Amino acid sequence: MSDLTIWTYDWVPPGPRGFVRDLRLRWACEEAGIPYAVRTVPFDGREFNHLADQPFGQVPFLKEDGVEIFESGAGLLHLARKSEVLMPGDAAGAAETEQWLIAALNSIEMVTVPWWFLRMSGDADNGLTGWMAGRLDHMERVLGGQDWLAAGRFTVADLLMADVLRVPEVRAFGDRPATEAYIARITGRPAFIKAEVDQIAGFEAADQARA
Ligand SMILES: N[C@@H](CCC(=O)N[C@@H](CS)C(=O)NCC(=O)O)C(=O)O
Repeated sequence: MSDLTIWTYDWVPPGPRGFVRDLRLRWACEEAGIPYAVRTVPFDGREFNHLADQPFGQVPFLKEDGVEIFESGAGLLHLARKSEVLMPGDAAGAAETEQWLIAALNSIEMVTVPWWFLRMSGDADNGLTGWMAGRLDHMERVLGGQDWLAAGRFTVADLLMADVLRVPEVRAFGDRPATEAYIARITGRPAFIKAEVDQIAGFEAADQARA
């Protein structure tokens, strides 16, 4: 019997609720029917209080039977190796899934996160907008020709790409109907909805504890 535990913060302000990256791991477990528990580290003092688990003071991280993993992408790959629901067992399907999972992190989120931070600091039309729009346009072309990124069916690559793209501000400009349909289809999955509801409920319960 495994003791898979997903770690997140004990509380976050309302803004990021529903977007904290432990949701990726919860969602993958829900998709694959992998039992898991959620535990927390304090949000206050996060810069220092769990550096042995996550060297940047961030979340999520995951622990299971002596395996300890930080980085949501690494956690997703760990989970994907457990279930063909998340990643096909054949070499070609697995390679396709892994390449798109890395693309979500290293070709899309690598652009959207800096863009987001510049926007948050008051620079709405910042110098990264054209770069980001170009990447989103390429995704629109890909998604215009196929429903799923890898292996002709839902995989963990879609989970991660949809999670990166579902941030509304990132898609607030431009007209990309295939991308919109893709995100709606994937975030309509019961596993996503449960993960999102559970995360938000946890942070809301923590409001009362802090009050
Ligand atoms: N590359 C990391 C990013 C983790 C990350 O940005 N976590 C956010 C929550 S979603 C966080 O901990 N933010 C607080 C901080 O950076 O101090 C991953 O994918 O796990």
